[in-house]
Amino acid sequence: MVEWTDFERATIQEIFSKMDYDDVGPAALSRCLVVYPWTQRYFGGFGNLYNATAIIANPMVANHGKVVLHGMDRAVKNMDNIKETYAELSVLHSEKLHVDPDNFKLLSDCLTIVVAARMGNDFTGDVQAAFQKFLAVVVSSLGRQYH
Ligand code: ZNH
Repeated sequence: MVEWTDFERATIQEIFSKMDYDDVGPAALSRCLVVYPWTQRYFGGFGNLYNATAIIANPMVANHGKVVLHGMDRAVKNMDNIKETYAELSVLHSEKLHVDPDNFKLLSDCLTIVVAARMGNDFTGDVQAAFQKFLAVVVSSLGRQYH
């Protein structure tokens, strides 16, 4: 089981409570698709992903970015039980969507960069450490049901 300090708990709650999901979700997913173009293979049904401009303007990418970010709410609300919380979502990504679990880390890195840019000077080293610890637990939990 993961141990959280009071600072880590407060930081995660605060980041997500202040976050504009409609901005950050699309920005993180579109950045992932631009920086790591092989991640586009899972979104064949999303239409035009021809270049960065098209990816950023794509409404299906934007919508899915919000879905993924809202998926993280479950971990924020269940910080002591993230593994169990994501059991079903892990099975979905493994058995149905066949998403390579390495991609979870790539998306989480893009999310870190977007949140850092939005928070500016408030994104101190301590805040980054707490945020990346949280994302590492999310990533490992989503990868848990892969065989
Ligand atoms: Zn994922 C889906 C979450 C990552 C791909 N996702 C999904 C959903 C959710 C999620 C919630 C919905 C489900 C239902 O419907 O039931 N993801 C998530 C999270 C994360 C993720 C939290 C973190 C990290 N994903 C991811 C990645 C990828 C993906 C990285 C790739 C690359 N997903 C996906 C897909 C899908 C999903 C493909 C399906 C879509 C549609 O719509 O179809």
